[in-house]
Order: sequence, then C-alpha cells, then structure tokens
Amino acid sequence: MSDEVGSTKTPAPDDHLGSVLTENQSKFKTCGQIGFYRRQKDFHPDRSPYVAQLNTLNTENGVVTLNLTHQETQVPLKLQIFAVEGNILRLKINEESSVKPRFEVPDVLVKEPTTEQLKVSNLETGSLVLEQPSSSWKIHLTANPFSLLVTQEDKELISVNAQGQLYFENAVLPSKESGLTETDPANKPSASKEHFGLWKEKCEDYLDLKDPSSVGLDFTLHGFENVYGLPEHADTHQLQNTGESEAYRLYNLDVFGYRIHDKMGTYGSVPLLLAHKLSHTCGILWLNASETLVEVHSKAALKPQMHLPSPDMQKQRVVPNTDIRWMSESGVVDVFLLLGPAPHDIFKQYAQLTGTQMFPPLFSLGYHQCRWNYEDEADVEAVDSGFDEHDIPYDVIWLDIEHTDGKRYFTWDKEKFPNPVKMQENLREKRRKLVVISDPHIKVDPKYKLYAEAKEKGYFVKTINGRDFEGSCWPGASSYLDFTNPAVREWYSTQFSFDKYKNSTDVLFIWNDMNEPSVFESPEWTMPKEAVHHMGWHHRDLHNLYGFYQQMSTSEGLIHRSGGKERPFVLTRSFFAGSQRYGAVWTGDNKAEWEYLQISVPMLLTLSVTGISFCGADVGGFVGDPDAELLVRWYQAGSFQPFFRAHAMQGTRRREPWLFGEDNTSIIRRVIKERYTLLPFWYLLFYRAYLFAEPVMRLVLFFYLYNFLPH
Ligand code: MIG
Repeated sequence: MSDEVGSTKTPAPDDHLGSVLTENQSKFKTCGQIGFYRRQKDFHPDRSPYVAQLNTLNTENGVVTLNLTHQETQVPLKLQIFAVEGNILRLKINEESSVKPRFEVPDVLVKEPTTEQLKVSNLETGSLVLEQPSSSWKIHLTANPFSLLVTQEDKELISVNAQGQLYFENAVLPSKESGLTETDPANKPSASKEHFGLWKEKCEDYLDLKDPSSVGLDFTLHGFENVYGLPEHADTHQLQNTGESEAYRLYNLDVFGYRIHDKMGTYGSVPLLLAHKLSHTCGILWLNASETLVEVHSKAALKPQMHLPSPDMQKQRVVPNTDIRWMSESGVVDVFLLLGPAPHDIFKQYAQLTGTQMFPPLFSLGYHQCRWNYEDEADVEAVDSGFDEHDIPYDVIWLDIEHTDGKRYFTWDKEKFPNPVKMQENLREKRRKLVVISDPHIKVDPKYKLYAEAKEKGYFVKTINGRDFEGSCWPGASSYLDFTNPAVREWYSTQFSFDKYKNSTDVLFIWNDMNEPSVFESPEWTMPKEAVHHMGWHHRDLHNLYGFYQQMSTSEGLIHRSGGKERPFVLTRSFFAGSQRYGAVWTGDNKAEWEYLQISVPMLLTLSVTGISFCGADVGGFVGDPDAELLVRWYQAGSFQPFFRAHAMQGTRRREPWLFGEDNTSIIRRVIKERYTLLPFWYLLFYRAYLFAEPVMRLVLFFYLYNFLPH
C-alpha cells in the first residue's frame, strides 16, 4: 500500500477538539430552559380541569366525538375517538373552533387509517363505555374530570388523563364568551409571562416570538414496568425513569460528539413508546412533529404483604405501572394506542400506520468504506485497490463534502475529481458503488444553477418577513430547501436524473447529512422556530419532519432516475416516524471511545423496534483516533449490525483496515468476510422486515418470552 493512504494528512486536533466539544454541549437547552416545559410543569392541578360534555356526544360514521370543556376558562376542546382496524385506537384532541388552524402531521401515515364502527354500549350518568363488537377491548370514559380507561378482556390496560395532565394552550380565546383575550395556560395571574416564555422566549441572544400553543397528555400503563422506544438518545435500550427536572427530548439537532446517557435530543426522533410485560405488549405513537418532551415514571410492584396505609394504595401497588407524560410545543394531540397483544403485533400495527423498512439493494448490506474525506481520484483508487491487495471484500466507497465544487452539492471539485465518470466506471468494473453526500443547505451564489433556480421558484424556507431564510453552513451563507413543499420535493428529486446531475452514473447513491437541519450560529445550531414553510406553517410546528422529507425526496429521485426499476440507497442523519420507508439511518458523530461502541448496541436496538431496521453507527468512531484494539472490536461488533460502514472525521489518522499490522488486518478481514458469508441471511431478514415488519435487530425477549410462556 502506498504511504499516502497510511499518512496523516492533518494533525490530530485533540486539544482543540476537547474545547469544541465542551462548548458544543452548552449550546443545547436543558428542560428548565424550555418555556413550554416550564409552563406544563407548573400546571399540576389536583384534578383535571377538563370535563367531558356527554350531551355533545356524536357517533356519526362510528367515530365518537364529544367536547371537553375547561372548567375555568370554559374553552371547549373537541375529542375524537377512532377504532382503527387491527387493534389500534386513535384519539385526537383539537380546539373545538379555532382562530388559527393547528398543524397536523402529514405524509407520515401511509394512508388515512381504516376505522371500524365504535358503539356506545353503556350510557350512564357521568360515564360511558365504547366498544367495537368484534374486539376484546373496551373504552370506559369518565366525564368529570375527564379520563379514559382502556381495558382488554376486562383487565386494565391503559388510562388516559388519569393524572389530569391534559394540557392545551389556546393562543386566542373566543373573547366574547370568556371575556378574555389571551389565556395564561397556567391560569395564574401571578405567573410571570417572561418566566413561562408564552409569547417570547430567549435562546442565547435570540428572541423567539410565537403564540403559546403547547399540548400535553398523560397515560398510565397498567402492570407495565418496562418501556422502550423514543429514539434517538445515546442511552440504554430500556427507558429510564426521568427525574423531576429532565425528560426524554425529541428535537432533531446536530449534536457533534454527543454525550452518552443523556436525554437531550440528537439527530432524529420517533415518537413511539413500547411497553412490555409477560402477557402483553402495547405501544403509544404520539404523532406530533414539534419539539416534544416525554417523562417516564415506572413504579415497581410492592409486595402485597407489605403494610400499606390505605386499601386504595394496596390495590394500586400490587401491580407495577408506568406513567408517561407527553408534552409538545405546538400542533394537536393525535395519538395511536397500539394494543398488541404480542410484540410482533405491535411491530405490525406500527407498520400498518407508518410503513415497513424499505427493502435495501443487496450491495448496501455489504461493507461500506467512508472517510471525511477521500481526497481525490488517486486516493479513491488507492483505497479501492487496497481492498483487493489485502483480500478484503467491500462494496461501497464514500465521498464527503470535499468532493464538491465549494460545497455546491451536485457538482464536483474539478481539480480533485477531474474525471468522476472514469472513477465510477472503475468501480463498476469491480461491481462496486459510490455514495456521495448531498446536504439540504444550498450555497447563496447566483451563479450556482441549483441556487438560482430554487430562488427564482421560491423554493427556500422563508423568514417571517417573507425573505429567503439565510443561515450559515459548510458553504458559508446558505438557504434551505423547503422539503415540506411537495413541489420542492418533486423538483429536488429530478436533480438526481443523469442529465441534470452531471457526471453521475447509476453506481452513484446518496447520503443526506445536516438535515435536522443544522444551521451554524443559530439557536441550538438549527433553524429558528419562527421560520416559515409551505402553507405558512412555522418551523416550530414541523421541525422534526425536515430530514424525513429530504430523504423521501432523494429516495424518490433515485427511483425516478432508474425509470422506476431500481431500489434506491439513501442514508440520512435526521429522521422521523416513517423514515424507514426511504432508506438507512446512522447515529451521527460518535466518538472513537469504548463507551460509544457499547452504546451503539442499545441505540440501534431502539431504532429497530421503532421501525427503523436499516441502521448503523460509524465503525471506529467518528471523532478522534481509535487504537488498534478498539478498531478491531468495533469491526467485530459492526459486522453484526444492520448498516455496516466505517467512517472517520477530517483530521483523524487514516484507518483503512490494513493499517494496523497484519494480525489486526487478518481479524478485520475475517469479520468482513463473515459478513459476506451471512449476506444472504441479512438479505432474507431485510426482506422479512419489509414484508412482515419484523425488526432485523431485536431483543430476544420480544420473540421468545411471549411465545413460550403461558399467557
Ligand atoms: O459537521 O460532512 O455526521 O458524518 O462526515 C460535520 C462532514 C458535517 C457531519 C456528519 C459526518 C460527516 C461530516 N458532517
């Protein structure tokens, strides 16, 4: 192998890195710094202020609708209850009449769920029972205060609003009836507006102006102690109890070198929580794309013989339970209760709503070699032939942002990559592929065709003043494509066609990075919440969907360029529920440290049980230099993880598999070859994930306990 590949081109930036990482952590909010969290936490009534108005009950088309009225403000909310086919319940809560419509998440559900007729079976004063004749569950609704209890075969399963935490901020009230023009949702005249960040909220030097529109609701899972899901966090697979001052945060952020065992948001979000006990598995999908916080409080069962002060308490605590509280900054309450009962039923129910894993092309299940950056064509060729010389199989080599002309995506750096077609032909001869990066920020440069065209068509996200939003990212000043607009997605997807994307061939596939979106020097390194999208929605309402839409559009572009014949491969960093339909996800900028290798396992398991089977972590660790032992161990683990790619940050030492002595090379060679030996099996597992919604990576208990223990 030439010295070139083994040499360190840039000194390892260790000290500098340390300070960047520390500084990096402090730019993200803690719960206490989030206005809607403070407001919701300040709301802890003895009983829920909401009362169900049974006289408003309507059962048209088998959907149950009734009003919930806030006892003090008298503002009514509209509750809808749907029985969705396949043992799923859907609850929607929205304003009964609104001054401004609220955002409801589009495009995540594969179709409008098919509903079955709900029947009101027992209308007593103050309560009613809803059932669907062919199902074994029942919904018991109590009017005052409002709560729901779902039972299955007459056993308590899930309660809703049993803790009274239904919370709904109405920006502007119908003032005639209430005599109020604005509500303080905490309903405390003494509460300082500034503290609660109702109308404005500071993030560093940045002032966010908005209407208060936060929503929240609690669920009690009866008999459940173990809960899972809610990616993406660098944390254990089983969710931890959240303390009084923290919650799992779902807010997609560019968290370079993220902390482990932290509940801060990372790059992607799936608002799906699973709960498992021996006799039952169930799930809660909270369909909201704004910033969301989730509290988990599991209470273990107390032994029945223990002395408990009251018979009531005794009853409560002989079984364990878990309280879940969801809080979102805006949107509506739209929640699906997946009633199982077996783990595989939950996976199916979730897939019925949001789709299954896309069936990946075979090559993408092989080994991928990536680095920021493979410098030029000679470098690519040297690395490529290095694999042959060392008898190590691989399928894909990757090019990061430096391959472009000044970070203008869809272009090539003419000095470093003068002949990209030739380079791709060389790869093709060996039946190998190329993946190149394509980020959502577009360099502000009127001479850059993509920019000029998008600008002219009005395809960028706007500021509240109607100008194109400009932020800073890799290319310098950049505008951001508004992927929430179907016309933008359509246009962007055509950019991948061979005639538009110069020097691309059918062995080239795509990597979407920075799509949280990442905006340098902006609050929490992302887009300001009041930025304006298609149809006038604010970024706040749909933040967590941005990356989902970019991958959707890219994936459609690759399908389109092949005349609808080929399955695409698109890797994304940011994601949401449903992203499994478009390709693969990786866990972003991990570090070359043992703890990050360890945490990759629970992180990937969690993604897997929330529908995203095609997931992986950078083998070797992105930030910093792994020593030989860590690198070898990482290959050993990574070869058994679904998406298998080595990657390294700019400035780290080169680490192609043959640079650590023959002993280490031979171990790495062996595990990569084993991966290829098992490739047909991986392919089969992915086919089953695609067809039957079976996660590729899965906990043994999900598939073992339920099937073999009596229930
Ligand atoms: O912040 O494109 O997570 O995989 O190599 C750096 C350069 C931007 C972040 C990605 C990483 C990628 C890098 N990108």
